[in-house]
Order: sequence, then C-alpha cells, then structure tokens
Amino acid sequence: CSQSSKNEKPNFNKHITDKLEEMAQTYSSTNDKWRAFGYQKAIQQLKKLPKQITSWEEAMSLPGIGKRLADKIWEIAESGDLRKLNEFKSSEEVQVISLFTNVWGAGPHTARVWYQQGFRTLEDLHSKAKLTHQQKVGLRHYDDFMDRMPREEAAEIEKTVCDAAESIQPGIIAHACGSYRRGKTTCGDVDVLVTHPDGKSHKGIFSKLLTRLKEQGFLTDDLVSAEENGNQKKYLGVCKLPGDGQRYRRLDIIVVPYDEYACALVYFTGSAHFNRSLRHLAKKMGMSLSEHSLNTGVVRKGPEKIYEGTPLLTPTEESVFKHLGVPYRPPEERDH
Ligand code: DCP
Ligand code: MG
Ligand code: MN
Repeated sequence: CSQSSKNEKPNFNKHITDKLEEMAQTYSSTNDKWRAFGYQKAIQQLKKLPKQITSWEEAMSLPGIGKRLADKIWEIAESGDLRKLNEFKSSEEVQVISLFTNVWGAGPHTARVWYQQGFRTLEDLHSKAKLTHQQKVGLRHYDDFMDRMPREEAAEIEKTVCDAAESIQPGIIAHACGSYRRGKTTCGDVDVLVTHPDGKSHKGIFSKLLTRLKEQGFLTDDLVSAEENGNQKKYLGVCKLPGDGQRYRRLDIIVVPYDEYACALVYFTGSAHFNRSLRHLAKKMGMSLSEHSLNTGVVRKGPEKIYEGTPLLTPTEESVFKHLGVPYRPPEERDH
C-alpha cells in the first residue's frame, strides 16, 4: 500500500524538530501529557516556518514558545545537540516508568502512578503495589514476556492448538497469524485464528477448546478469558509447552465465523502498520475495512461514519485486495 502523502511541505528546521520530537515522545512514554503537548505545539510552529531559525529571539517570537523552549531550540540550532534530551532519556524516572510499562496489563498511566507512589523495582511492585490479576500474571512472567520466541517454538504452539481443535471438531481451520504468518524468525506471541468452513461449527468451539487446552496443562493463565467482538471471540492468555526448560509464552486465540474469515485473516496477519494503510486505502474509496468485513458505499461526514455501507463478498484474502484495487501481497511482504 502506498503511504499517505500528507502534502509534504519542506521542513527547514528538521534537525531541531527531530530532537523536540524525541523529547515529546519521551514525555508521552511517561504519560506526561502536558509537557508532550507543549513540545508538539512547538514542533508544529517550527514546521510552518519557511526558513531556518537564525536566532534565539526568532524562536521566542513564535506563538506558544516561551523562554525555556526557545533556549532548547537555540541550543540545538547552535550545537546540533540537546543535553537535556540525553539526560532525560537516561533518567531514573524514564527508565523506571519504561520498566513498569512493560508489565502486561499496565499502561503508561499506571506505570506513572506506581512511580509517584515511590516504587522503583519489580520487587517493589510485587511486595507493595496493588495489582490487577493481569498485572500479577504480567509480573510473574516479566522476563518470559519480554523475550521473543523462535518461530520453531511458535510452530509447536500452533500445532498444539490445532490438534486440540481438530480433536474437538473435525474439519476445523486453525492457523497462526501475526508475525508468525509474516515469516518472522522470532515472535512476540502466537495469534491463532480459528474458524470452520461449515459456517456454524465455530460457535461451540471456543470454550471447549480452552477447556481442553487447560486440561492438558498447556494454558497456564488467563489474561482476558473471553472478549466478544460481534460474532468473533478472543482469548488472551499464557501457555507453556511440555518438557523441561520451556518458557511461558503469550497466546491469543480468535474464533470467527467463516464468512468473516478472510477479513479476520488479513487483520490478524497484520502488521498493524499494514492494516492502517489498508484501512486508509479503503476509506479513500468510500469503503471501510475491519476484522469483520469490507464494506462498500460507506457514507462519512468528516471522520464520522453516518452509514455503515454493505459488506462485499470476501471469500479469500485475494478477494479483499482485489476489491481494494491493489495487487495481492503475500504475508511476508506485509510489514509496511
Ligand atoms: N493488530 C492491529 N492493530 C493493533 C494490534 C494488532 O491491526 N493495534 C493486528 C495486526 C497484528 C495482529 O493483530 O499483526 C497481531 O497482533 P500482535 O500484537 O500479536 O502483533 P504481531 O503478531 O504482528 O507481532 P508480535 O510478534 O510482536 O506478536
Ligand atoms: Mg503476535
Ligand atoms: Mn497477539
């Protein structure tokens, strides 16, 4: 898919806005929305300028830019560097909040609250923080979840789920999507998509499959035991292959009706970036693409959909690409 070309105006101060962008992103990562917003506003002002900044006074004269931001802008203009950025990124606050944000089930908000409560280590969280069930699981498997598994292991996990599904309901289709289907050598988790070609047998499979996998001792923890999304059901949890020295791995199982299979397959194969470009493309054509369907004749008023349109027939992934008027892309070529 082509990337959106947002009327690319030349940015004469890119060397400055790049550094400020890093500051904004670092503040966002610590959930300091107010400061992140201040930097974003300054970046927008600089991008609008038809020339390079040549003095501190000039930076000061821009709307929304006060002395402290002007100092930083001028420091970058003169030295090409911003000392505060490097200091800030390696600060305890940023490091600790990043550590905490990587606990499954905790976002930047929670991570910041924990930091403000005085917690600095995972041990602090374990002994002192009030944790949700998900965060307890996330903390217990912190190192395992941070580790990406080799694709060979993802294949074994896929096979375990497929075998169980097949034993419950013959003819079932179950495939690992996500990074595995895109051919990556390592996977952050395994995303198994399940359906049945008879169009109805998928309905009973979800809870039976989970029960079976739990009986086997394969599923060890639930994170989200059943998320309903229209006619689709999603499970997020943790699994471990039998045998010594196996690590705990994240597993997602998504069960979908057969008429949504192709769109679900496109969605769960990703990448997330690729999905955004496809949706953007659909929008430009008056269509809308989701994990459920590709609709045509969509009516939008600004960003809002005022008519959902009608679903197109999408029996295969190829048909989805065809309706969108783009050549088919094999999963290995869907990273961007
Ligand atoms: N997805 C998406 N938008 C998101 C999250 C997910 O479109 N915000 C889709 C595309 C992803 C797929 O779901 O490829 C699976 O999500 P994962 O988070 O498991 O991502 P990947 O499998 O691509 O990568 P990883 O190896 O990190 O799991
Ligand atoms: Mg994945
Ligand atoms: Mn996933």
